[in-house]
Amino acid sequence: MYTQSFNVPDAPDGKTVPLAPSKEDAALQAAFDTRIDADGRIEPQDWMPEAYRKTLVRQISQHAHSEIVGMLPEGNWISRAPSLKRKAILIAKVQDEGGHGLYLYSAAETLGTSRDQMLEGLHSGRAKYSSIFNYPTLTWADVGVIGWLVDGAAIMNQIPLCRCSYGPYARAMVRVCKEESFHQRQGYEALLVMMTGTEEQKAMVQDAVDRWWWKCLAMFGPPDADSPNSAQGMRWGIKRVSNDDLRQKFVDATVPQAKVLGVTLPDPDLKWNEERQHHDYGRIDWNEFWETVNGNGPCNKERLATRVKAHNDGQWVRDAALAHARKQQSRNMKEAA
Ligand code: FAQ
Repeated sequence: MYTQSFNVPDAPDGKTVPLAPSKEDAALQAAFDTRIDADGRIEPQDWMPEAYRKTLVRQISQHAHSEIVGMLPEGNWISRAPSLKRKAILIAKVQDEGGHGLYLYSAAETLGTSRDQMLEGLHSGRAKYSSIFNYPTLTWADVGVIGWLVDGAAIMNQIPLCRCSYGPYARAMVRVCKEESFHQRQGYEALLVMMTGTEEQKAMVQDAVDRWWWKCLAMFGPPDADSPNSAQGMRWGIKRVSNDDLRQKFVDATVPQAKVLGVTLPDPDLKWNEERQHHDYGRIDWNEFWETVNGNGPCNKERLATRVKAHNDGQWVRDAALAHARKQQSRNMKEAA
């Protein structure tokens, strides 16, 4: 079963074993509910329902996988960045994404799931990661658009996670959001520069916006009515804002930015609705989204194969680090004896 199963015993037929709640469990559950209702934080040493733990491991590990796989589409352009300045910025950004993955794996580990277990879920194709990273980066403008729109969507989703009820996740998100904000600005700035360039450069930016816009809207997840995890996630204070509300906030924030940049968002139905005080927008292709989430997007196989190869190629580094740590430990013990 997928990563959320790690902390709950499975019956031989693969179904979850329902445990009868004891009196003590009922008291613990009541204390947990009271803390959640009071908007308090849950910490690793606190009692928590297994379903809460499983949901967090699922979401945080998926999020970590997204950051790590998310290094690949942009990493693809490090060797082809148009100047030394852009190369240095891109290297720093891609490295930041790797760091985000590490904070998030560490946060998920506090819930009792090992990094090896999470990576096994990713490498075997059972765990999910964000749909957005299964599309190709065809031109340099894609790197700017990823910063502007993909990081922009990621920040919109992640700011509310800074108030998530699980302490280690919330604290990791504070730092992640600060860095994502820089990522978004560097992408937008790179595009502003391209838009002052030649007609070909302007067309390249517009083409990248046309290819990424709808995929970014889908990043927020299925519509609320089709989102099986939302109601419980919000009840537990893990999710604070629904998929559709975040998507709407993203559209409203992005329309004026597109105007300043001088690009057209590829949606004929996009217009301001005076009554709702929001922008209306067209229909997202959910079939394409689910095809991509289920492994059939344009780059799914390539992304996974690259990750598995990188992990296998890094085995000697992990072995050397462990051997060094063991040596240090035995030296320290000898000195202490
Ligand atoms: N892709 O019931 P819901 C980034 C799945 S980080 C793939 O609504 P939930 C930084 C969902 O998991 C981007 N799968 O689920 C960066 C669930 O399947 P499951 C990642 C998706 O959890 C920038 C099923 O659909 N950010 O970009 C997607 O309540 C540039 C039903 O959905 C996070 O992970 C999707 N887009 O809400 C890095 C943020 N959407 O698990 C490099 C944390 C939904 O039941 C370069 N995560 N699914 O098998 C979240 O906020 C939530 O998990 C949602 C989904 C909102 C993603």
